Amino acid sequence: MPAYLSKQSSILIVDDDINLIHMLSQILKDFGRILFATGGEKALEIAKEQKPDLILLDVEMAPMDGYEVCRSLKHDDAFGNCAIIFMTANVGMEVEVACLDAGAVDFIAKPFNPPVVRARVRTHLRLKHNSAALESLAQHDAMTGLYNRGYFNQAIESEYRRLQRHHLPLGIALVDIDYFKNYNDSYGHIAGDATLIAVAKALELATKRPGELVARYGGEEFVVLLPQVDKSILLQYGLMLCETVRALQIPHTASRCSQHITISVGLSLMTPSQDTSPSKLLEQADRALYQAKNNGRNRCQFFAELA
Ligand code: GH3
Ligand code: MG
Repeated sequence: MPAYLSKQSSILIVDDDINLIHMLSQILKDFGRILFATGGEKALEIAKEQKPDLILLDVEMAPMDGYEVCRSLKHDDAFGNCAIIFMTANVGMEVEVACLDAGAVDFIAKPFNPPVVRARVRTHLRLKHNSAALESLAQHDAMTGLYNRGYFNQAIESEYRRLQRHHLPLGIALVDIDYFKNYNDSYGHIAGDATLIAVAKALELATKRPGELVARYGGEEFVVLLPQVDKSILLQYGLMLCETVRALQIPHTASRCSQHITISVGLSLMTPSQDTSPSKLLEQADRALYQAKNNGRNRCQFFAELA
């Protein structure tokens, strides 16, 4: 069975007629988990909590009709990017256009023809699954599986704005493998790739707090976003990353600072404001990293410590 028709999919049915919900649940039960709501407010609540893949939404409901529910769902990212199919007995071109304009992907006329309902739901679950897979590919680095630089750039922008609103600090760690060119020259590119993957995995496992995000920033460079940290937590984290990579004990006889693979880490921290920017935070981490390299590598350096 394809993944989009497994129990991983969830479908929310919204209609003020409980008999109709029951009938649709029977028709669609083998397509995934079925959720239901008999009104707009409840539908929004469930959509926010459960982020269903697909919503079958009745147009004619009171006090909140289907159009209003649809617009609320489409205007807030917190609902996830769910597909919406409208259902109505009031068929006609104008209603159909209004449904699609409100942000629905499709339209089903009542009374239902079960094979048609199943065919449309199957199609939209497949499209939803495919677009989610494409989105994930676009956000990740194929080799290490970490988030890529493009995704990181978006994440730091939105996290910066969020923390600015709450007057809370944002830290970052820029991580670079030491003497990695020498490693490739000595052990070959295939071993180099395997080592990059091992370091990426170790960084990811070492980064556990909610909201923290590890990305591959460039060739052998990684970056970690660390919301709501203070200087001592950030320093502890930097030291722990260095230790975690050392503990992998990947032999590197061509390194000039150790017998094993090591990293250098640049740390920077600021409370976001209008006077500064995410690129400033990155620039500071880069300068700290440069200092860590100059001071002998295999260490972390905090930006504020620089004279
Ligand atoms: P430093 O300690 O100053 O960071 O020295 P370095 O040799 O690590 O830095 P440099 O920037 O001179 O070289 C980085 C090397 O990383 C060169 C490049 O071939 C290698 N590299 C970048 N991306 C990949 C990759 O995807 N796979 C492999 N195997 N190597 C990569
Ligand atoms: Mg390097």
